[in-house]
Amino acid sequence: AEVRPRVWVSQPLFGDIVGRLREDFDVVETTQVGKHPPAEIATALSSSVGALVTLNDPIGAAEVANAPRLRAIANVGVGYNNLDVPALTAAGIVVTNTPDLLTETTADFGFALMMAAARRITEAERWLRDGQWRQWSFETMLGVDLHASTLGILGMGRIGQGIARRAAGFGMRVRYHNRSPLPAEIERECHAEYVDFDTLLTSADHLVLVLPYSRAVHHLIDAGALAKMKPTATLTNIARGGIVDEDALADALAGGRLAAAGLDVYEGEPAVNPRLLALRNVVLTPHIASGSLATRRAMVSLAVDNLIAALGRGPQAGHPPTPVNADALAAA
Ligand code: 8YV
Repeated sequence: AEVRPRVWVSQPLFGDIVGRLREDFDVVETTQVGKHPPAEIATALSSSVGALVTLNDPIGAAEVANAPRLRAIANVGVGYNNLDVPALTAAGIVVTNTPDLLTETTADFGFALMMAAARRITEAERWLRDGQWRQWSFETMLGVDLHASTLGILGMGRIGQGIARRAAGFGMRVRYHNRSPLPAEIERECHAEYVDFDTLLTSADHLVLVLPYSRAVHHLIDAGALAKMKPTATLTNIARGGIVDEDALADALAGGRLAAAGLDVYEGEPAVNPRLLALRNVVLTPHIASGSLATRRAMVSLAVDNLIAALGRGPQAGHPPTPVNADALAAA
């Protein structure tokens, strides 16, 4: 019988979509949801030519050291900080991600999380469900406004721009900080103004984090940065947990130095800092910003297209739609 090259699917993902891989490959699907020990990842990769992975799967030099046939890793997600791209590039492994198709879904959620934090929606619901609403009062669950406020966006990529476009409809003034300012025409389109990092911190009524994670931005939002923010401000994080010093954030929220926070991502996720869990003025969601059914299906579908193409099969053979390391692709 024909021996077909093996691909590893690191966790159960929409079976009808992943099934497309079976036309060309022997698919080994992990049935266990969640994180795998590094040795288990290394073993799975050792017999594979390709892998479909998620943010649950950290992969670097050690995990691919015994994977001589491995040629491509397709990450389901736009962020790929789980992958050591320089090490994988050096090993000749093509890496792909899933940008663009999750932009609007993720911007929707970022906006919703910011609104929930500002208007205390989940806190108010818990209070009501707890039976504490005994009479209507003028001073129940007062929040902070979005309209006519200043929105600060840290990281003005595709998702940041999506949030900026939404903010215009809410009558918010939009400021952003980025590695470099956007072209003037995009700024005009987003009604957004470039400011330096400190100005963003001091002037934002609502600060949203949408920047990619790298070691350079680890704990960028620390006690010092939080101290510069208005005590009436909110902070929303839909990027990566490691950007925020969670203990400093808990201090600020508990001490009345920040009004509220909305968090979809955590430094040690799925573990959540117990100090955050104990606070009322923080909305906590389980990393679901890209999680509409349609978008999650589209992400898996793009990742499958990328993997098939990067492994030299299918109509786009050799040309995966969204490569991360074009240099590895050129060398392949
Ligand atoms: C994904 C994300 O759910 O795209 C990203 O960067 O964080 C989420 O959209 C996650 O990456 C799945 O692996």
